[in-house]
Amino acid sequence: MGRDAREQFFYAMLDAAALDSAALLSLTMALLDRGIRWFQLRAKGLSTREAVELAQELRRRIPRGGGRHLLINDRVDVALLAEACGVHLGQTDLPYREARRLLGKTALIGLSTHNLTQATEAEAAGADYIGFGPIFATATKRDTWPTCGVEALRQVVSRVACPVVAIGGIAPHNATAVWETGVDAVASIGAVSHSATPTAVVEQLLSLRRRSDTLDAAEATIG
Ligand code: TZP
Ligand code: MG
Repeated sequence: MGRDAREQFFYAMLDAAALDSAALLSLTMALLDRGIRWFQLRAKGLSTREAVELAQELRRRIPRGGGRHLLINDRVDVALLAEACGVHLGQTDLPYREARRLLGKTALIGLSTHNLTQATEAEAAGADYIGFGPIFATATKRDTWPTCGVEALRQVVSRVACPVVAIGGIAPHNATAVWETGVDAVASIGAVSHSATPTAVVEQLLSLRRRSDTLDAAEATIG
């Protein structure tokens, strides 16, 4: 994930607990049309067989190339079978080095982190990017760590060189403060998946980023 391409600023979470398969696939197509290029399948409630089938369906819709990436949450086996680009792993999932052994050098591995220590450790381990959160309270993930807040996010962004994706309770009403930390991308499940107009929510999130850039530039000019 680079720090310059506009399309990379939204990291799409495809959560099978929030959407049925048909809705999840149709959201994917709409986001692809919009130019979104980072997708993560989160299939916690599905059986292994269902997860593999859904991952393969997604993979057909998100072919490699053109900067598109499909990652699989938790499951290295599902990622391998679907020929996904990589995995996203939490603090109690397979350790980074073991996942790397299974997936090889070119796979992408993102790591979830919840405080500065975990973030610097994840970077040192070799993570291609880190997820950081929950930034705000979330109803989506019940077993999560305490909320981190935007100040902790700002600290992480200033201390790690790898890309940082903010997650947890992020929606248009609070996204400006998130963008102002300089974070590379935001991810959102509830605000997007539970909306009747999910791509409009993504547009809003991205336009708030552009707005926060404009305000920064104006502030720098005014001094
Ligand atoms: N990791 C930290 S919070 C979270 C995950 C997967 C859930 C994010 O969902 P929402 O609905 O955007 O708060
Ligand atoms: Mg996990």
